[in-house]
Parts: sequence; C-alpha cells; structure tokens
Amino acid sequence: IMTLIAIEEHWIMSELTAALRNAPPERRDDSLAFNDLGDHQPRLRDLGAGRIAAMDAQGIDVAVLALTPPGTQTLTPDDAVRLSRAANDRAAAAVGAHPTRFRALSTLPMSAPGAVAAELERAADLGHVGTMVYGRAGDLLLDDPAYEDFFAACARLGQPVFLHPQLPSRAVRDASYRGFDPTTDLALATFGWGWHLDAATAALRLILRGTFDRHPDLQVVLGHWGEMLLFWLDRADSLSRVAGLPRPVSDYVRSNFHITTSGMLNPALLRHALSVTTADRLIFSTDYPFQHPHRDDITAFLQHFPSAEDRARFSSGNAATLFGIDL
Ligand code: GRE
Ligand code: ZN
Repeated sequence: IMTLIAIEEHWIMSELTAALRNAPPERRDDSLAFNDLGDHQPRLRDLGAGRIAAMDAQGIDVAVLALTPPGTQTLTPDDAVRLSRAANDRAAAAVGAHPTRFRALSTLPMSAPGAVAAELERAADLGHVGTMVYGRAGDLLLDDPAYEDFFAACARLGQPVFLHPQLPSRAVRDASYRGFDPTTDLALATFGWGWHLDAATAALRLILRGTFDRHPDLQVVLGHWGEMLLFWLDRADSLSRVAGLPRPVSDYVRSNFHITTSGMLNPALLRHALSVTTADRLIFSTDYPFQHPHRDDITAFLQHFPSAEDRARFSSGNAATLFGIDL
C-alpha cells in the first residue's frame, strides 16, 4: 500500500463566497458559478469529516488544500488582504485539527501587491507549505515587477507557487470566447480551453521575464499536466533566442516546474510528460471536488509508471520533497 498525497484539493469559506458574489459587475468572476454545481458547495466548505471520508474512499492519505478559483485576487485590495488572512487562519486551523491528513497552500492578496510578501511569510509561519496564485489580478500580470518581492520571498522561504488557471480577461473573452450561448461561451473561456491557455501563457511570461534567472531556486507547479505548455516546447524554445534568455524555455520547465494531474488520469498524458520532463517532477492531484477519480481508477493509473520508484515519487515522494511534508 502506497502513501498518496493530493496537492490541488479545493475548499472555500462562506465569507469569501459572499464577498465574491457581492462584488461589482466589473470585478465579478463568472466562473464562481462552477462552485454551485451539484454538491460542490458543501464539499468545498467541508474541512472535516466529510472531506476525510471522501479521501478515505479514494485512498488519499494527505490533501494539500487550496482555495477554489478565483481565490481572493478579484477583490479590492482591502477585502483581499482581510479575506486572505482569514483564509490562511482557517486553513491553518483545519491542518491543526487533522495534522496527519491536511496541509495547505496559502491565499495571497494579489490585488494588493505591496502586501503579498508579508502575508506569504505570515502564512509560512502558520505552517502553509506553498501558495496558490493566478496569472493576473485585475490588470496586473503575474510577471509584473510589482510581484518581484513576492517571488524573492517564495525563493527565500522555499515556498512553491502553484499557478492555477483563471478566467481570461474581459478583452480576451470579448475577442475570442463569445458568440455561442452564454454557457458555451463561459465553458470555452474556462475549463474547455481558455483557463488552460491563460495559465500556460502566464507561466511562459514568467520564464521570458527572467524570473528563474533571478530566482533559480523558485519552483512553480502547473496543473492539468502542464496546461498545454508541455505540448509546445519545441516551438516555445525558439522564444528564448528572441528574448535573449540564457537557456531554452524547455530547460526552465525541467528545472523550475512541477506538473500535476488535476484528476486527469490519462496514461497517454503521462507518457508525454515523461518524454519532456523527469519523473521527479510529476505529482498526483484530483482537483477536488471538480474531479473525483474512483480509487480503482487511481490504482489502475499508477500501474502505467515505468518503475515502482517512479510510481512512489508521483504518489507521495515528490510532493513530500517539494512542499516539505513530513509524514
Ligand atoms: C479547477 O479548479 O481546475 C476547476 C474548477 C471548476 C471546474 C472545473 C475545474 O475550479 O477543473
Ligand atoms: Zn483546480
């Protein structure tokens, strides 16, 4: 029996849901509606027995918790600071109550860039093992110099950055993701395509901005098998020359990025990932509650690893090393 750690396991708190729902239209994130589908709300809110029962049913030993999109990054700076702190305190209490079952990624007030590094440091002191951010807060892209202190703090504190997909900007949605019915427009802009292109672009921009040249120890996690980037390295490598980077893009991917499954247990994606990066960079996650692979499907997927060592790395070893999880 192998230890299983899952690293993209979402939760939410009702004060945050209320603040996000009450935001003015230009700040409201339409993808919030996904949290209300089926029984997602009660599952997202549960940081106790119900969640642990779901983990037991799937054979998951440890869940690394992270707020569900859009986190707090669409809120005004004041609300983002207040609710990020509240989220980090709440997550720390859940980890404290179930120290063998939970760890957490912190929530940062990305719309208040001057407050981000301090909250990262506070959250790290609370025991949070990394952080989850998005590619943009308002008009501010993640590679903006305003976040330089944040990345320096992540590198200094050994806090990995999970770069999660988010709804593309209004301008991008208007240009590329409209013209069907509203539900199809939104699906095209999010889980069907746009989310993943947006996250991959944010990751690529961090590379092109020299973020990993300034912070060689910084580690970024991408969900959904690398959000398209892993399929495009031959083309993306040519960007390095144009941008004057010392190394090809694929080199940064192999030294500064970890990849997680986000519930997509497809052996063809595993084979591709192993062909472009190494087995010490692949980590299991379910993207709870949006995906909930059955225990048998997880077991069957694990059989596709080329060796028992690689299987163990993917199941728990890589996550334990990256996030400093001591079981
Ligand atoms: C995700 O977090 O990746 C996610 C959602 C909502 C629906 C689907 C999905 O937050 O993959
Ligand atoms: Zn997710």
